[in-house]
Amino acid sequence: SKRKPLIAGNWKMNGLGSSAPEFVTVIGAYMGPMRHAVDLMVFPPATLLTSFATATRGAGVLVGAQDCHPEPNGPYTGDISAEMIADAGGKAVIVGHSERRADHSETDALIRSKAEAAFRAGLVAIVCVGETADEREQKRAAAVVGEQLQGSLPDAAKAENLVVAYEPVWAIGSGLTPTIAEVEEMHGFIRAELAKRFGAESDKFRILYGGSVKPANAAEILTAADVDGALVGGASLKAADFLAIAKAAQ
Ligand code: G2H
Repeated sequence: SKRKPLIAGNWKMNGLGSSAPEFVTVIGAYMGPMRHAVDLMVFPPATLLTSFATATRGAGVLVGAQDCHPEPNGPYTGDISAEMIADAGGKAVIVGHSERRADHSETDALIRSKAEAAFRAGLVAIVCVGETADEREQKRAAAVVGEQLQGSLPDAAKAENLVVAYEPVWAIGSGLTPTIAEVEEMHGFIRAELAKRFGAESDKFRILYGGSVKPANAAEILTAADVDGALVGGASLKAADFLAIAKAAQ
């Protein structure tokens, strides 16, 4: 691909303080020779952001958070801002993951404001989109993803500060994956939507696939047209599996 692949590990609500050193040692040792070929990001829970950012310094691995609040600070109990993520050493943030869209009723407008907050703080925003099983069955997958892109992506998006992650909801943590033809069809559709909105810049945006990516299926998915990397959940928790996926992206 003409775009540098990005492999992003979303730890979700997993990981304790003891997780960081081992993970970072395994990943860091490998990143030296691989960093020119593939970008690696890890999104631990917010409690581990600082320790991961410290441990990965100089290792060629970037660290980010799984969500942020749109405001820089204020009376928002339990939330963290993009500025706080940057202050803790984070370089990126995932916004609009389907688990947040579903469990926290996040709307496209809210997700867009979170991505704008990420830009304001100098972070890369990984904006997630994807249809449910019902929506796919009703042949509405492209319409749903198109609407999510329209509503969630800020006008100020640039290839260096925005990554799109396509995660079909039915493929998340389920072991099910779409066929390569289905992946290529949706990634091609997303690229075309980006072209309508962002013109020539659209060619530079990275579009990740997410949903049950593991070492066994990574190579096939990562060589599909318009797939510029992966957002990896479960398989990112084990450093060896995460590395195997990163190697498949080279
Ligand atoms: C999709 C993905 C990571 P998993 O949520 O964002 O998780 O790889 O476990 O399906």
